[in-house]
Amino acid sequence: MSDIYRDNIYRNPDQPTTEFVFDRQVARVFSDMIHRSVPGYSTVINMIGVLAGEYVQSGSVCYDLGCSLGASSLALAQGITAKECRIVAVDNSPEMLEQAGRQTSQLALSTPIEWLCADVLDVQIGNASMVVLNFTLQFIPPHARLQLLTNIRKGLRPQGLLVLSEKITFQDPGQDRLQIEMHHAFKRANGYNDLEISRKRSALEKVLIPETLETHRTRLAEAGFGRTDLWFQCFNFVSLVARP
Ligand code: GEK
Repeated sequence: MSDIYRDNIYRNPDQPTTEFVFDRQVARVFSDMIHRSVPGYSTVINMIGVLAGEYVQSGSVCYDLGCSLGASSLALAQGITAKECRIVAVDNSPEMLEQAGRQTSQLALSTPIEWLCADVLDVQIGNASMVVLNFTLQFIPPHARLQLLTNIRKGLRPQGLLVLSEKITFQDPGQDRLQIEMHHAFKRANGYNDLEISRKRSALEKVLIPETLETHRTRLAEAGFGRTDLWFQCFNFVSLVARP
């Protein structure tokens, strides 16, 4: 990886730590940042492709909500075998979408991706067979999360699938501490130093609000999802599949 795409945003101790935003600086290094920060990220992306092959239905729409650079959208596009589908990839960061569009414009995809700059809370979901919220719900204000999941549930076809990946917390303080420690060990093993880890944590404090697995399960049920299954966990990062 060339140095200009390496995430060094929190490396300089002389710079003030400001609240985390998905701006141009983050968009430029985002792929490196998420691979080195989220344990299991590549596995989750690859499995979204596998699930797309299994669950996406002909003539339906797939939504990638909070698409960033479009890694999940690309996995969907490459995994879908059903005919006449389209993918709607949504993000409210114009810088992310600009970069995503640049990186994917030359690819010949059998399922087209439509890039939409919008708040996921304003998107009308309809005729969907698969919706992906890959590490996005954690950035939505908690009071709006039920409304978003209800909107997704209403727009899903009866056999549809929601993939929800999140950073989580644990009710038991000892377990929470241990999982955070293991996550930080993962980040150190990937070249982040303790200062960077601590500055990033402060920057995200009011922006990324994790919840317990139980809170997610309860809210999904409240939104009308009949079953929810945990299919992936690595430390304090999980991915769930939920079905109407
Ligand atoms: C991936 N899913 O690579 N409306 C639209 N987009 C939003 C909103 C909102 N209200 N809030 C945050 N975002 C991706 C990774 S990153 C996860 C998702 C992370 C967007 C935000 O701009 C960012 O691009 C994305 O959600 C979260 O599979 O950085 O840990």
